[in-house]
Amino acid sequence: MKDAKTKEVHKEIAIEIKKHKESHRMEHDVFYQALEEVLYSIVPLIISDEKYTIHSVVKRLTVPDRIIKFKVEWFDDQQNVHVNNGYRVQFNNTLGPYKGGLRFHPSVNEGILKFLGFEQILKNALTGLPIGGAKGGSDFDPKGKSDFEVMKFCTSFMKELHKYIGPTMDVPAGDIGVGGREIGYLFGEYKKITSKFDGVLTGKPNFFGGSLMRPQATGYGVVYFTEKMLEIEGKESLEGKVCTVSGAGNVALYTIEKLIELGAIPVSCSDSKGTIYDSRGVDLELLKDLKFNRRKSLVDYITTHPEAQYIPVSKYPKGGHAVWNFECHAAFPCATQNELTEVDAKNLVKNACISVSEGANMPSTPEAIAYFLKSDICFAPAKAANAGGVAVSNFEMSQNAAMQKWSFEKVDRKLKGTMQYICTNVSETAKEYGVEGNYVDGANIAGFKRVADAMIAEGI
Ligand code: NDP
Ligand code: 2IT
Repeated sequence: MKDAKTKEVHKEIAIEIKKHKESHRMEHDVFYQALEEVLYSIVPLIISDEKYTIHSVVKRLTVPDRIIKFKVEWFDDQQNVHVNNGYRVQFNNTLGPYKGGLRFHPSVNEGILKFLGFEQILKNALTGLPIGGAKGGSDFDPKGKSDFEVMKFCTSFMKELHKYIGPTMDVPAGDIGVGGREIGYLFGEYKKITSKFDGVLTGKPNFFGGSLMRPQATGYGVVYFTEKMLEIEGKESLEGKVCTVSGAGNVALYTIEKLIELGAIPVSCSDSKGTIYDSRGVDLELLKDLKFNRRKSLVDYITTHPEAQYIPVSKYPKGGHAVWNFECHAAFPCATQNELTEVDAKNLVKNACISVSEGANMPSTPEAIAYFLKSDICFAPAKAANAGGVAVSNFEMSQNAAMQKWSFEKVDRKLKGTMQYICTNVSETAKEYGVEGNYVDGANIAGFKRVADAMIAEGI
């Protein structure tokens, strides 16, 4: 039973969400989804201390500081002119400079970037590091473009973006469609325009200021978090266990790499066209060559391994995804938002899965999360489980500011320590606020509290 105070706070939150919905368009649905999850789960925190209501932190933290939108004009290899939208959502810099990735994907719009920017504030707060929250990107599609076209686009994008970023102001990084190649071109252009060798982007290639291990950081971090969560919850470790992974990009492939290193058996991966299932364990070297070097579709995997299964999207179960329909001990959604539905959640539970860790941002739908929380599954939400990428981005900022280079071992040790710290903090926060074992509420409360307390301290 909800008490009167809880009901009252629920009512106030519903009014706030309604106001947001009335003032925006359909494309903002994913932002409302992120907002609803967080705001309802922080109710125990809001009612624990009236300062949160007095200082209107919910209202203040759910509106971005600013949204920058700009035009990006570029030439393709045939000298045709193209125009794309560029964005940077600078959401909140209470804890440190705005920090978060850039996404290049045709689906990118303001709503998606607001959802990602909002999640990023809390994720970055959970790391305990001095970084605020932001996200940006473009509806540019890097797929099928030549290196030269990607370079042309990146330089045009930076011609506008450079006005709004800086090592203590806003430090972008990669996300979907933006990896070392794109960050390299973006950094090169920033340097030409400003004549400054600043630590203004993270995920740079190592030979000009990139941190060792940044490419691996998100995927390795997800696995470190999962190991710690299974230990806390008294479950069997990943060693020797079958795991399913979705996606076939940066996060997915380094999740697979760390799973293999720990003696687990990752048997799947997926891209936007289909899913690979290889019961002996996926061939990581082939996947890296296909995806990182040749930028090919996963269907090519079966040319080398005809004994593996390729399931095209058209053959997916109704309302679900093939990748979540296999028996596994642990699942790792690492592709994109809302890629794991209620149908998928039911299939995972039915197939004896004991833990789900989100490598992608908001990959599980609200219905899937609700199903996991009422089943016995250990569920690691994105903002806690995938914070390893941004944590190592912060380490890159430190190295750049100090003009130093850390070893792979040092970064890896600090990453592991950070993921274990986040996991323990999330678990203890859940316990403290009466929702033991619920890592969704634990992460939302712990992250929100850190930013809200700082916002109150800095005043308006
Ligand atoms: P990549 O661009 O390297 O890879 C993305 C992968 O997801 C590709 O396999 C892609 O397939 C697939 N994918 C993208 N969109 C869709 C879609 N609509 N349906 C099905 N599959 C899709 O991106 P990352 O690995 O960097 O990012 C993956 C997720 O992890 C994202 O949610 C991102 O926000 C999150 N993340 C990334 C971090 C990082 O450091 N890079 C840090 C924390 C979170 P295809 O190639 O066919 O499009
Ligand atoms: O979602 C994320 O955390 C990222 N894309 C990485 C952000 C960063 O600044 O490294």
